[in-house]
Amino acid sequence: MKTALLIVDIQNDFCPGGSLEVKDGDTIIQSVNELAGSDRYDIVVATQDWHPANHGSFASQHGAEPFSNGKLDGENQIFWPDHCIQNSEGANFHPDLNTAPVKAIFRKGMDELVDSYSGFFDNKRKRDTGLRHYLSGLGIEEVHVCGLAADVCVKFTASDSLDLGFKTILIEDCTKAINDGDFEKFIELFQSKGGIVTNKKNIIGV
Ligand code: VGL
Ligand code: ZN
Repeated sequence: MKTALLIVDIQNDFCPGGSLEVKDGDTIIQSVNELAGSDRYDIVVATQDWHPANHGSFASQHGAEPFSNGKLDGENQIFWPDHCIQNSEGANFHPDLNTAPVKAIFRKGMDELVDSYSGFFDNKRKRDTGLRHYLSGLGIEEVHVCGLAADVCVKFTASDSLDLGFKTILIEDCTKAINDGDFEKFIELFQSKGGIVTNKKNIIGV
């Protein structure tokens, strides 16, 4: 089966020192580099959270506290600290990430009125990023997902991948969560829908 590795949002703002840091987020990067550099994959693709400075998911746009709950264009929304602003240092891939094997980058979160956690669709499923057709056009049938944050963008990306009919494998030791409890709950649901959860060693032997 032709297989893609999908590296989700390994950007400075999601790593220690970033505005929406995931605890120990940077500790997965060496393992992600090993996966991406292995000969297991037919293609390696990355996603990048890429917001305008006035994005509606930012607490600053609503005079709200970061991590509080509110509404964005009628939908429930967690208000985040400002993060991954287009062309900012925080939006760059972490410098330790080896981007040489990455053949395509899919950006998301550009529409200020809707958040976009998944690499495939925005949260209202109105717009498609093109990732699905890119993969299916290459004959990819299996997708392996890693990156940040496990309980937000990795979760939504893996879930959509499964719903779109790709055999989907979540590489648990190559992701880190903002909230571990949310991620654990998701893993149960993902497995019950046929998703596979494994570790890097089971894929590349080390
Ligand atoms: C993400 C929160 C807001 C992520 C993106 O990449 O997990 N989380 N935007
Ligand atoms: Zn975001």
